[in-house]
Amino acid sequence: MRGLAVCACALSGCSLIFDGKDLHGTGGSPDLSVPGDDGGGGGDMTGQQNDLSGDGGGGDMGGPLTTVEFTKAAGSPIQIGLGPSTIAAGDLDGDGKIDLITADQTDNNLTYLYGNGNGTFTVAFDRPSGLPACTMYAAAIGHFNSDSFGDVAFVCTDNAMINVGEVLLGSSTRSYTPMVITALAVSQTLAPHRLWAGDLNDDLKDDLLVVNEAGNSVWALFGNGTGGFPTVRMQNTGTTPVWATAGRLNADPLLDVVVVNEASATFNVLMQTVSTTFGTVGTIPGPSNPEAAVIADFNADGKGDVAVSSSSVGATTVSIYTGKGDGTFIAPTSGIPVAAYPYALASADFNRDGRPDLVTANNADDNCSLLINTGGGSFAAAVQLPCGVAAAGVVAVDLNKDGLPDLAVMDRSMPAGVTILLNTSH
Ligand SMILES: [Ca+2]
Ligand SMILES: [Ca+2]
Ligand SMILES: [Ca+2]
Ligand SMILES: [Ca+2]
Repeated sequence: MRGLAVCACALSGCSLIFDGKDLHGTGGSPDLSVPGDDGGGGGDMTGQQNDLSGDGGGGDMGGPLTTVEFTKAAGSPIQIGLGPSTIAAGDLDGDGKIDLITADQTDNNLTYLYGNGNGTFTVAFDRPSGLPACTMYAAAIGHFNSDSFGDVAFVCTDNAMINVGEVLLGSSTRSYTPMVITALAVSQTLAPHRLWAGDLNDDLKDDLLVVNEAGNSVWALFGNGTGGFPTVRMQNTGTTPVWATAGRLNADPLLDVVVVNEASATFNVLMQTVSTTFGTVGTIPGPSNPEAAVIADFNADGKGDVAVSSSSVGATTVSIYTGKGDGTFIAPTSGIPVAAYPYALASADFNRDGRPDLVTANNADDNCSLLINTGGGSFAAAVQLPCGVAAAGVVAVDLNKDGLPDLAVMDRSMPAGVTILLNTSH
């Protein structure tokens, strides 16, 4: 802590209203099966929950599937705002159907995609009211107060490098109440690259991770359940951190954090030893040009492992670092080839065999690579899926409520879009 003040103040009279359309949520299941990782939150630090049981959200409605297959949903790609930086998933309006949000850096906008439950979406664009001119860097979906509606956190930075963080408290009417976070107005050069949302410290109140690429730091903001974040931890990282995610590297319920440092080709490991407190921070040599990471127990030994995507010339790979359960890892002897510039990474059990699989969104090859876990920490050769030009973000979550995780892939083509790939494995 550096004597930071965190303020969360409700702004009255500035709810965000979207244009019309289907404003009635049914107040059903408040949540998705995916607080947690990828970056998701968000996008893209939001994504898969890190589940050491390895069932990855694939449902328990049958045995393993032998043919892994994805089918593009009707209406895909769905047009979103320009220059999207992150994609995140969650049930914003509490209707039990997963929704998506993208942070659109060029448009300085948020695009809301409200799930219809079948892989199609009702789209709304919005620039949060009262926001000064700023650059929209990232957004994530979490539960920051106690109602059953998903909330949105985003970071937007103006030219004076004063960070504007904001939480938008959701409702069944798809309108939002802004809560301003001023915690990040600090003496650091700010270019917050990514947001992750989820419950870091097992108190059932969602928290945030903010990766500050320009400041070489990561911030953990612990939520109080009423939209505020009174406890803030800042940790210096390697050079050019571009991704953060959280999951269980050891057996305790406190999530640990992994930060990917692109320029220094390392990842930092922050073990949460006591609630809201990180112990000794490890620096693990990673692959060259690491881009993204997820935590999951790939070899089913009860200890969380880390998958890191990397994009170096001639060796575009995903590398699996086998966790020892204490914040240290067995490094792989080689990476698993994927396709060019795997900018984002997510994990879920796509074929319902109890093993967490992987998917990358490949920015240069305009596709996604599916890596199916064959057991013992090994993966079958990558299967390439068409998923949009200049793919730059991916979340794996069940969009049509059939128990199988689907894919939503954000791309940076012109115009930018989200491609929905429904999991039709059988
Ligand atoms: Ca919904
Ligand atoms: Ca929490
Ligand atoms: Ca493991
Ligand atoms: Ca599905």
